[in-house]
Amino acid sequence: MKEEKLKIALQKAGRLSEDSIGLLKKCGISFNDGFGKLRTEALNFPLEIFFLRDDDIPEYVADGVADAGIVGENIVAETCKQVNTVEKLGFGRCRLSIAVPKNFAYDSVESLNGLRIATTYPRILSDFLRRNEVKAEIHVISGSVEIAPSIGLADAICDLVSSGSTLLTNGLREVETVMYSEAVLITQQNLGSAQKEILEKLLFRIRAVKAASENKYILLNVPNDKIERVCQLIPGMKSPTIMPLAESGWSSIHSVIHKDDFWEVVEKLKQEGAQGILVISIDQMIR
Ligand code: PRT
Ligand code: ZN
Repeated sequence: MKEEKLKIALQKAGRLSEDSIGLLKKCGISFNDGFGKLRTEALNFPLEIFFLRDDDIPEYVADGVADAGIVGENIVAETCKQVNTVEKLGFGRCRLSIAVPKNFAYDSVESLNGLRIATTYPRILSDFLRRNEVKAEIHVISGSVEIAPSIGLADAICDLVSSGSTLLTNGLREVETVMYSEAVLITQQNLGSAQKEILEKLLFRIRAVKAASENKYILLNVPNDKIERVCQLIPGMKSPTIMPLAESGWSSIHSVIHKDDFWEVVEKLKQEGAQGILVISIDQMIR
């Protein structure tokens, strides 16, 4: 009998490719991602991987040609296919924004009335304009949106922004954020029971990798009279581990800390007299 597999679509070559492949590899899944491959099978997990253009992924998943896919929320929203978004993946972060030439007198969203706005995201943009009761003309172009104002093709643009440097080098100023986006795992709506089971296993691993990337393992030494206070600062997953040091009156405390709280908490730990603070990356974290 043929082994049941989950078919997953990843971006073939682009901004999400490396992180998508990296995520599956961190999940312990081995496969050959050799250049130019369109399809491959994982060696140690029931996964069949397709490499596609990102714009095509929602349709392949909606049609059931693939069971799952990794794609930007911007593409999911623009293509408007019937798929389930099951997990945010924490990479490919960007925002879809409206930008105008930097000397354009912009007050509020009403300033967009009557403008020609160039974009590759007509559906998301028209929803935004409708919600804000703005009447503007949408010019759909397929690439290099940022040069549209300087060549007289449009008065404003609606495009993805991450660092903002593309806008800056093209003399544009970001004035409205239409949506925030990151890579997500999507699935088709009629998964078979074997595929559901494989998806659950994959999700379990993805969540462990994600949790690990968001947290750090921290070890430090504290005088015994500060243990209680320090444990309140780094409560960890269940509670910190406390071990006596060879030097009397001192203990070593081990715990887990969220990366965003890290510097603030470390300052407080130092104020409490903590010494020898070590911070270690975590590979997987299962709560
Ligand atoms: O060939 P294929 O169709 O698969 O790829 P693509 O060229 O359509 O997409 P790609 O690889 O450029 O982007 C894939 C996904 O990455 C997007 O759909 C987003 O979800 C996400 N992403 C994250 C971005 C950016 N950040 C981003 N900065 N996609 C595009 N950009 C572009 C933006 O369009 C602009 O040209 O980068 C420029 C702006 O970047 P900054 O850093 O100068 O602001
Ligand atoms: Zn694309």
